[in-house]
Amino acid sequence: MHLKKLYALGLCATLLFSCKEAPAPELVAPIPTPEQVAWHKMENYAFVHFGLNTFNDLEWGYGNTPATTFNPTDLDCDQWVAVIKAAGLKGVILTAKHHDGFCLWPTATTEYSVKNSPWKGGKGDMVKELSDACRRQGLKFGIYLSPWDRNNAAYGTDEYVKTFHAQMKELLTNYGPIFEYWFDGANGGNGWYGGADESRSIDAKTYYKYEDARNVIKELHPGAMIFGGTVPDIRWIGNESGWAGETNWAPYSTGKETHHTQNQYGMEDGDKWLGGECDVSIRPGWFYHHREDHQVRSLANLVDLYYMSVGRNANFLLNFPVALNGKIHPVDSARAIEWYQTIQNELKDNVLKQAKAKASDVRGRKYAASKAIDNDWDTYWATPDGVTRGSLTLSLGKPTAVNRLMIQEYIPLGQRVKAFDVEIEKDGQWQPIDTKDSTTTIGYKRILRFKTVEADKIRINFTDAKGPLCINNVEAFLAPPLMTEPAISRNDKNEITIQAADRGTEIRYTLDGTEPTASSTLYEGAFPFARKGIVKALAYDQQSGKQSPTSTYRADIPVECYRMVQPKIENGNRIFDGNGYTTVYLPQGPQEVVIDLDGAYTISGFLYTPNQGRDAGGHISNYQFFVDNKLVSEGEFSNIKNNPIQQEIRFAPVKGKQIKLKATRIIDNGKRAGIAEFSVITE
Ligand code: FUL
Repeated sequence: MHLKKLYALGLCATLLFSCKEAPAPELVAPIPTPEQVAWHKMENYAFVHFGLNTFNDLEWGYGNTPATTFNPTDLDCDQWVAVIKAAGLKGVILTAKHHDGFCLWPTATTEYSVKNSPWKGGKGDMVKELSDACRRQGLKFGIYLSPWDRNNAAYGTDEYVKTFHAQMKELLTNYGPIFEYWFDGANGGNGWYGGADESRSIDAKTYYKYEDARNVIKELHPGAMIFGGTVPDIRWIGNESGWAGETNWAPYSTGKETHHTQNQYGMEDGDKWLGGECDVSIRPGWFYHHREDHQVRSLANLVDLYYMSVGRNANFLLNFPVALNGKIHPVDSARAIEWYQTIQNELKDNVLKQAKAKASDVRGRKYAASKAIDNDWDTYWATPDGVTRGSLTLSLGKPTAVNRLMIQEYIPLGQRVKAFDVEIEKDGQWQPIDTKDSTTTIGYKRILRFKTVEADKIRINFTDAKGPLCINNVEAFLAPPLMTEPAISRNDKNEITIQAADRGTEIRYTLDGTEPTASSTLYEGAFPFARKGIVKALAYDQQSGKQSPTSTYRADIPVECYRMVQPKIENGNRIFDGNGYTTVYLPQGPQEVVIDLDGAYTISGFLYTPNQGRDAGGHISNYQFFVDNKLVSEGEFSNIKNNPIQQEIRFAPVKGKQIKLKATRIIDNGKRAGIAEFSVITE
């Protein structure tokens, strides 16, 4: 080669070498697969529990309820999908078979399926209806197939395992792409088992041959995430209440748990990537029960759960118990959509879009601080090798109010951050933000909520990490306050507690029956209120001047005025403690409570609340009410079984000192009446 040419080539190479970018940080094991990363990005998706249980008012069918009871009158999977999409959820997982063994598709493996139900004359296929609706409307589809089968006569033998795998194969081959496959953890125990009606146990680690199942699932649906079993891709978060720990590592070593709540937190030194999934039902039950129509989760609660799941490096799986007619109940759908719109609104305007980013240390141009706010998921700010601390300062250009901060790590290279804190600069002064939540891990996504502050700059100090920092996204928002009316209650110590939906808002209240305003008394904690009167409260946001609707609590005579004469039991005062979940069950004998009041009152009614706990019994369905041994009211608490809300009975005022509530009938012909709350209404 010509000498000049050689020289030029050499020069180019030298130039190229000197401009060479620093390599990407080395990964910190374990790292997620690309499919796991895609799953993290889904963030929110839905569950539907629907099946024989729905029609038999059950949560765990025994396996003996007749297939003929499955009969949705107006099944509409397009309605489910439309609701789920409008609630911003990206997919839906259907209980194709729950523990009762009833199959929602016409399987060849058992007669216990839709084909022996009156629905569509036995020609229906629920799995097909839903998967088709998902495809039509562009929603991902997933399958829940309970390993435990309380109907199958062969459960416990190898033959059942073959059936179980055959069912899986049918579901994997006939219904299009699957994004998640759910193996429930409930295993063995008593069941119908083809009439044997006995208890059977299996070794869940070996019995179901999950390794083989995984091979088949992955072969047919490489992107599908497997939940449960022995070889999962994601992990249960350890509760069915929808929240993850504030510290939440995706890494996890199965079998190396040091405490029973470990699932909520993951493991800093875990050897596998197993992101957490937070499953929760929008009602107390997973399946539909008419009696829970008044217990659909509140907007404030659902918003909270979003921040405690997606905001803590986990995915959120929200269940809809589809109703008997085959549709999502209107209250559930309205609430879920309102929830989504609220979250969207809270995280709408990222105030860091125009910010300037500066970092204490950068790895090279490709990993500049600006990469953390450039709206490109695949670019990130990174520190040089060996640098596991550092700060990122974001200048806002003008004083800006914020109360949410979102941080994301570039997880394809592993989860790293172990500790961080946040400060703001205002008028040249740096001050820490009180985030209330601990600031330890970040992972795929962390969202912090805090009281609105005005900032010129925001600084995130990463104080400990498992390797160089890799931060691919930071956003900040000013969420409008959630202005729902506060909840007011009085306990058995006569203390009034008022709770607002939003931590950042003030509560203002009155005790004289007048409408509260922004300048009424500020609520600063529980206060004594040992008298009859009216408490009215509202939530008020100083910043925006917005206020919630008013809530009113009518406190009648306080607990000291009551003395339970009959029955003589410990903790009898629980019926006055303002908590519908603490219930007094009357002992055997006459199902009545006799109470002496501390003086003669003019009584015009009473309030009775049955146990608000899930699947609670003992609700009084028919009653008699006496004042000084005179019957003043009798009747029924209509629909109390299906709708166990507070019952209010009014009658013509009578003056008296002793009262008696007698249960003349208890739901389900129960023998012991349960009273969660009771009080008289005085004039
Ligand atoms: C649990 C089951 O036993 C419940 O019935 C429900 O399906 C829930 C999602 O998982 O373990």
